[in-house]
Amino acid sequence: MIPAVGDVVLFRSDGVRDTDGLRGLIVGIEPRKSILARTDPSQKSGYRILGANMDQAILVFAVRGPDLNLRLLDRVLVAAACGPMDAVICINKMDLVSGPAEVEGALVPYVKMGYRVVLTSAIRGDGIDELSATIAGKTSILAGPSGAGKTSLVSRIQPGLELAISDVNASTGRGVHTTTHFELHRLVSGGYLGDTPGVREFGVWNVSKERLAGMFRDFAPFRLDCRFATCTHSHEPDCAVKNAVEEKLISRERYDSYIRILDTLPDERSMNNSPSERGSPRRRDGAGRKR
Ligand SMILES: Nc1nc2c(ncn2[C@@H]2O[C@H](COP(=O)(O)OP(=O)(O)O)[C@@H](O)[C@H]2O)c(=O)[nH]1
Ligand SMILES: [Mg+2]
Ligand SMILES: [Zn+2]
Repeated sequence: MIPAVGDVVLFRSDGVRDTDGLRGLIVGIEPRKSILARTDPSQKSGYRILGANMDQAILVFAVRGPDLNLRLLDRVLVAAACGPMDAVICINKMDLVSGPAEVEGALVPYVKMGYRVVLTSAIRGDGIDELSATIAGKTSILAGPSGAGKTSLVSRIQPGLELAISDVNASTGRGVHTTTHFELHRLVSGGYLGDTPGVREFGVWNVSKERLAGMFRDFAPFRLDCRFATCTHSHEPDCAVKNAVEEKLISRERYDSYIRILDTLPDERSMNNSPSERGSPRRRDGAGRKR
């Protein structure tokens, strides 16, 4: 097993100190209570762990620049539920729109599902206190598209945290922060905060077709009422989830996300037969979990 950020490891030292501290070898990894993972696009059936043992994922998306991609959010929400870990939705760059009304409509399904939504501006300072309170005393990982403002939020939450400065803009002379690897920062308010490089694509990993609906909280009140216990809510007749979409009790966009993700997933049987080492934490259904 390869260690991931957030792992609790057993470490054997030879007693030598170098510039990074005590030198030694990782000789074991404690069982993980959660992982945030996605498929690795460079490797068929491979995956990447963004962080282990996290209490919660803060999913950072910009209201614009890059455009708010809720279908990507839906994928990361599935990964967090699979983790299992809590998820908080952070919509950043609120200074670029006239007010919360511009985004609130699109977020209604998420608020209804019980997700905490924090509207922020790393530039102007909106929502930073609320975000800081949300992460205090917990181990959190920031995830979301590149350019959404994750690293800017980290430095706003706790000025002076180490940031990798990769480039300097020739016209302004100001540094551009680029996250080259994942670091876990210790917060003065207690807890840890991890920043991650942005993702353009986010493939759902280690979820079977059969389990996906359990990760869609908004399906929970309906999915046990389908005619077939094995209903995947796609092509089956008498599907309570599809009926709920027709009756506008489930948002059509969320349902579209579900179908798009479903198409990328293996079924339970082929997963069990798969030779790849999955090394995932214990499974838990994300359905109906309320914070
Ligand atoms: N207007 C505006 N720009 C922001 C905000 N937060 C970050 N940015 C800018 O967005 C760009 C990407 O920010 P960065 O923190 O590197 O995003 P990351 O890739 O998610 O870590 C930078 O040019 C930031 O200055 C914000 O709240 N408002
Ligand atoms: Mg960054
Ligand atoms: Zn169904």
